[in-house]
Amino acid sequence: MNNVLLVEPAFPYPTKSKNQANEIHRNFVPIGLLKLGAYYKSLGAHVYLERGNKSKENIQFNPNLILITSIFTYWSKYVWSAVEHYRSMFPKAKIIVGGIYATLHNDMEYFQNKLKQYSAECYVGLHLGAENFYPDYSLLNGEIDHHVTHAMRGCIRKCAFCGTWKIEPDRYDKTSEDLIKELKEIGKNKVIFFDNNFLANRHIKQNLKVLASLRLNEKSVVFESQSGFDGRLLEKDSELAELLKKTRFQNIRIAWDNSFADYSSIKVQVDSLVAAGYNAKDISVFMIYNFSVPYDEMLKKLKYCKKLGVQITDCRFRPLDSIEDNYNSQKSKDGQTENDYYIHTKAGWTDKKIRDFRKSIREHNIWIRYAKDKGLSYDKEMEKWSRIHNIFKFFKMGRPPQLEVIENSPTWKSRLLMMSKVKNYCKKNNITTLNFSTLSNKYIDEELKKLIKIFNKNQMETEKLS
Ligand code: B12
Ligand code: SF4
Repeated sequence: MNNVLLVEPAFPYPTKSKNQANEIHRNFVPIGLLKLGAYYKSLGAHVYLERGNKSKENIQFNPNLILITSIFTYWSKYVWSAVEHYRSMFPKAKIIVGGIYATLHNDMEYFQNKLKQYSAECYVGLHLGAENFYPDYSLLNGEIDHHVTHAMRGCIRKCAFCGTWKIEPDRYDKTSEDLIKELKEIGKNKVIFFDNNFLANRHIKQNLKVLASLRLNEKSVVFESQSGFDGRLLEKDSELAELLKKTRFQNIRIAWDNSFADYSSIKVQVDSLVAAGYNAKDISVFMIYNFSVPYDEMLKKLKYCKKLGVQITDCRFRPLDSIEDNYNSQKSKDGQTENDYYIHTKAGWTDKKIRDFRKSIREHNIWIRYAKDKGLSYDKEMEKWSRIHNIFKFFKMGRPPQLEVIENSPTWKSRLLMMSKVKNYCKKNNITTLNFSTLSNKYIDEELKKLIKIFNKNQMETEKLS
């Protein structure tokens, strides 16, 4: 019988920092591995999942098969570090590397050499056996409050910067029957789709209509798509926007990848979402930059988003053949070069322009969130407010007190410091279940102190083991 070890390399998922424009990474789960786990269990294997390079004492059994996943190509070093680590720990086990990076780079010489070096194999593309299974969430430590799935594989387009056509060359569209069966069996009230192009599903309208009335655990279900919606499809058929709203899709994102000339289409898309009941300020636009649209034109696009009152999702281009990305947001003063990360000089992008554009996006988003409705303009002080707001949101504590109240209160200052510590730890460890909405301040302080003590202890133990 097989002992299967599933490995998610120690990917550097960022905890939210003041320089990040969005929070979407909190939703990450190694979905491919969870389905592979379910598949191997169905074959009678013992299956364990590890995140990062764990020591031998941490691993409770001797695997004869080690499955290592991969995602962004520029996170390749974490994959090879995992391969090296587990190869030296288990010299006799069969090691297979699969997932997105493996699929995109497997035919490159350096990749084949590395496989040889570690006596590992590569699996290309989707695993059709695993695709027949739902993710086995019991493999994760701790409860994940949402379900991650794909309603569709492949895409109807072939955009220049995108690798989807290579990763998922075949189209597969789930029907409403498939989805309802799956969601009922999983039984979670939040569902996140990892589809490339959610609206391009052949059964999209029927699916949305059926999902709209789905109730689980006597509650309605909320949905989200991690990738942006294909606005051209929204534009063609405004009923889609209405259906998304009825189906309780949250955190709506659309994509504006091409030139400024598309602005009237973007307006139609935003208008249809607003007419369907979404607030413009809750809509975000993925705008790929450091790519073919030059800086000045990107600024025009940003200005137009200002006019529409929508947010922007930070989306710096990294080529599909890149194997690392050492962009460091803290290095604004000294700057970085093309040796550190990819700069699309062909369209005139420079390190400075990239940093300036990111800064403009951040200030724009803060302005949309906190100032626009009050008729104020952006002010640096709002960054503090934005940080506090996000902390409160994380603990489900509603609106924070006025900034002046916090700044004049040592108690609030120390509470916020503790809250920030706990939030960062939780984000790193995918804990999203804290809810302080009904607690008194005194009780909150006690809880925070207790949690910090536990987290510090955990951290020390992990450091000792690794
Ligand atoms: C959802 C998604 C996101 C989400 C979350 C991703 C995540 N998991 O954290 C968000 C929105 C955050 C995101 C962000 C970005 N993304 Co993205 N994203 C995707 C998308 C659509 C799916 C990724 C995913 O997680 N799939 C789930 C996978 C891993 O699981 P699965 O498919 O079920 O796994 C199956 C197989 O892969 C296989 N398998 C997997 N592992 C293993 C292991 C073994 C051993 C075996 C046998 C099989 C196997 O079996 C499984 C079952 O069939 C892909 C496109 C795509 N089609 O893949 C782009 C994609 C990965 N993203 C991409 C990009 C460019 C980005 C951004 C850089 C965009 C930007 N400029 O801001 C950012 C990156 C931010 C950052 N931190 O660096 C690129 C990657 C390019 C690159 N150079 O690597 C992709 C490929 C899309 C594209 N444009 O080509 N993304
Ligand atoms: S629409 Fe999106 S998923 Fe499809 S090819 Fe273009 S960027 Fe890739």
